[in-house]
Amino acid sequence: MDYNPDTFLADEKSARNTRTDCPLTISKVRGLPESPEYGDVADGIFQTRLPWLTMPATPKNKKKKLYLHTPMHKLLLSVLILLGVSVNAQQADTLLPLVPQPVNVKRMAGTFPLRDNMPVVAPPGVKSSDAVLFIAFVESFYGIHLKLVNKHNGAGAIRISYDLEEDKTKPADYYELKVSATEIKITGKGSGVFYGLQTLIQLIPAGIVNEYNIPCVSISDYPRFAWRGMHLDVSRHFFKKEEVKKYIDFLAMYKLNVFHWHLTDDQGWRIEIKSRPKLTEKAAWRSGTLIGHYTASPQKYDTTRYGGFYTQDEVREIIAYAQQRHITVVPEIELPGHSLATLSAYPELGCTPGPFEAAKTWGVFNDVLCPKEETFKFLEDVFKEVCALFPGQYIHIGGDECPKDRWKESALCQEIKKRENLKDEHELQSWFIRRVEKIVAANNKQIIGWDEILEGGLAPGAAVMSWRGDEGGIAAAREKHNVVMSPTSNFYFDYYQSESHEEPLAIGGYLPLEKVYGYNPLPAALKPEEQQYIMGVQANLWTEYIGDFRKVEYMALPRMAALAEVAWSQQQARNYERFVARLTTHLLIHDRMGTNYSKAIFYIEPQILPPQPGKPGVRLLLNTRSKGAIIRYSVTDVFNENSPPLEDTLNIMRPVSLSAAAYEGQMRRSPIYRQSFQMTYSTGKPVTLATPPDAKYNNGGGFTLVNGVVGRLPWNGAEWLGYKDNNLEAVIDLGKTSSFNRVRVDVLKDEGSWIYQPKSIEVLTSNDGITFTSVKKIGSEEIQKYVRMVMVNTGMNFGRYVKVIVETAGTIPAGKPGEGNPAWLFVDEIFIE
Ligand code: TNX
Repeated sequence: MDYNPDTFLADEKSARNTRTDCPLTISKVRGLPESPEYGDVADGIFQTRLPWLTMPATPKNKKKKLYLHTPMHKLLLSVLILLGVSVNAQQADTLLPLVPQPVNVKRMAGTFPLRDNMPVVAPPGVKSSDAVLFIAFVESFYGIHLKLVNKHNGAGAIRISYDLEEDKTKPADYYELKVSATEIKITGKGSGVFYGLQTLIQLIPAGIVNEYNIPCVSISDYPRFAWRGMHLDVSRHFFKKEEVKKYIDFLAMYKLNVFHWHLTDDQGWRIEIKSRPKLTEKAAWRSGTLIGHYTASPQKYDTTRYGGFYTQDEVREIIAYAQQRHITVVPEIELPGHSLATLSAYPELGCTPGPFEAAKTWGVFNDVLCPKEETFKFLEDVFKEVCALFPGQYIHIGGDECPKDRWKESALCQEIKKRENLKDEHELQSWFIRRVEKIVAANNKQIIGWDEILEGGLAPGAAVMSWRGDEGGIAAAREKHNVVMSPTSNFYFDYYQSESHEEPLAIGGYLPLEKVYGYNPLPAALKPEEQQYIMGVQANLWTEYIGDFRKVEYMALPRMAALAEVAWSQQQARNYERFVARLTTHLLIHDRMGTNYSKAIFYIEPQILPPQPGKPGVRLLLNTRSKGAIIRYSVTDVFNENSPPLEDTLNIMRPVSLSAAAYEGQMRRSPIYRQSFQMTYSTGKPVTLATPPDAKYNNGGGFTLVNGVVGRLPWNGAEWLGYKDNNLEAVIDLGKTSSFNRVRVDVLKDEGSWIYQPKSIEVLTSNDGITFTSVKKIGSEEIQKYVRMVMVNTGMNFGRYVKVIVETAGTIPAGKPGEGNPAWLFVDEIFIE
């Protein structure tokens, strides 16, 4: 069959017209340039193939060249090249598959042919390491063999020099890359040359080619922020040395320069400390692990002994590996909370006698380090070895999520409070962190900690990693402390990245690529002179639900590419649609490398919209970025490649269960999007909110409450409106005076994530929308009877306007996760029946 996407679509359009009996109407399919293809579903994760070529799954593709095997393929290739060239001429920077986008890019006519045995000319000595890594990458993934030389006269060479090293007029880590038809020149300062080589790698065609011709360009480039970090939690799940190196390779590709290695937590201690051997004999192991999600009831566990650790030699090896890639490794030793594993080996460091066991489940635990002298002696021993191993300036000391229960009950803690004149346990935590800072400073390092270290006063030289939003970062910058922005809302890569039902299990939350991309690290709330304290950004990969490295790749990529652009590229150069256009071509490198990245950007993107004026129900718009694919759908039990194509918006006017997917011919190119729609009096009706939801969880505003769709579990954010400082107060206009006898409000309960059921729900009615009469109010005792959907039986009532007030739980009580903080209220739907 002819593969030309345009003729393919045209054919389908005529085929569509044969179906006239469907109850729902249809939408146009949007496509973006150059998308990889999909294969079959495996473990809920889609496998990609290069278009028209099956690549070996092994990361090292030693094949010398990728030949196109049929005349049809060759014809297609020439069409593609022609297309590519003509588009390049108009939109040069967009279609160069560079991520992150460089500061200045000029595309010029012509190409440089990259061929076997070409010389890479680099100065001798340590610096040649950049060239060596470049040569190895090209050999591994492109099968092209390049030669490292110190001298070469004549054309056809890649020339590397470091002569901008002393140029004070250029920003830190600046580089220039010039590709002409006869040679490639890279020069830079600091890590610039290495970054220039990463850019060069991204310019080598990664897809279907039989010759590796690099487009002629002139690029000058440098990073926006100095801290461009990625974190990896190796405690909840352990990753082998080789896997950690592979992770570091991804950072290097994206010009990220900090690897935050989360080495200790409740579930396992992962670094050898010679003076404290029990840490690796005992604390590195747990006797089982939670199966499935934390919120499942009853919880299930396996009984497999699980663990592992890195010896100091392995740690040195990883540090050196990262250093060659211009990456600093920042180790994290968690304290005083998240320390159950430590206590399992050294119970004498707790406030109670124990015994303690490394945790088998996730969350926050009450047993924490006690501020005893022997605890500080322990920390002296640990940091002495840790500081000697890691060459970077910063040591991460955790500091987050430390419940104060044990400290409140401990006579010793109360004595210290009195002696040191500390007002509460937060000040005691702050006192603890100050002592740790002194220990770390004695080893010539500085501490960085999670934003809780602000509570009770910051230690003098401490830097802050702001994770619970931007607020911690803002406060610390105002106090002239260095800050790394790492908010859950944009940088928690353990959250879901699509709304597909086939997404593998994740902790919860919803963080699609666009949201990562949209972050601006410099909050408007900060004055320019305060903004200078923002060192940069970091994304975190917590691994409670990430048991193997394939899933690490899946969760981290391509979100890491979006992070890189936030960290590196100039704010004014950032544009999501252009980023995605570059990314779709860039991802061919990962196909070549065998990376298991998420294909979420090619999935069906649903948009539920209010109905057309005067019409009931809601409208559904489905899109895909999968070029050449059409969307088919069904509202019956049968869904397959013969289901009708979708041309326009669907008007959903009755309860349906809908299935849809992107198809190219017979081949499904996306997971199946399944969605049930419920229809009640409130569905699709205008909603007015007294106060908007919290900006972090304003997922479509009031309309989301009546879009006919209930949020799913584990919750992924997209469907839920979040309130924290205000109650939810919604007025739904039913359009005419209507009778109803119950209101159902769907609320989420996930106390581990600080999301609590409401204190009360009240229903009021009105005929003019101004004066409301209360018809029913229920309190928490009644609400607690329901797991999710709370029923308010109002009895027969009439009214055109229905007001529903859902009261947040207020301050989280002691002994509960998040105690002392405002509880979140999450509501996704209000049904009036
Ligand atoms: C909060 S972020 C944590 C981690 C969890 C993570 C899960 C932080 C400082 N603490 O212990 O793994 O949430 O998203």
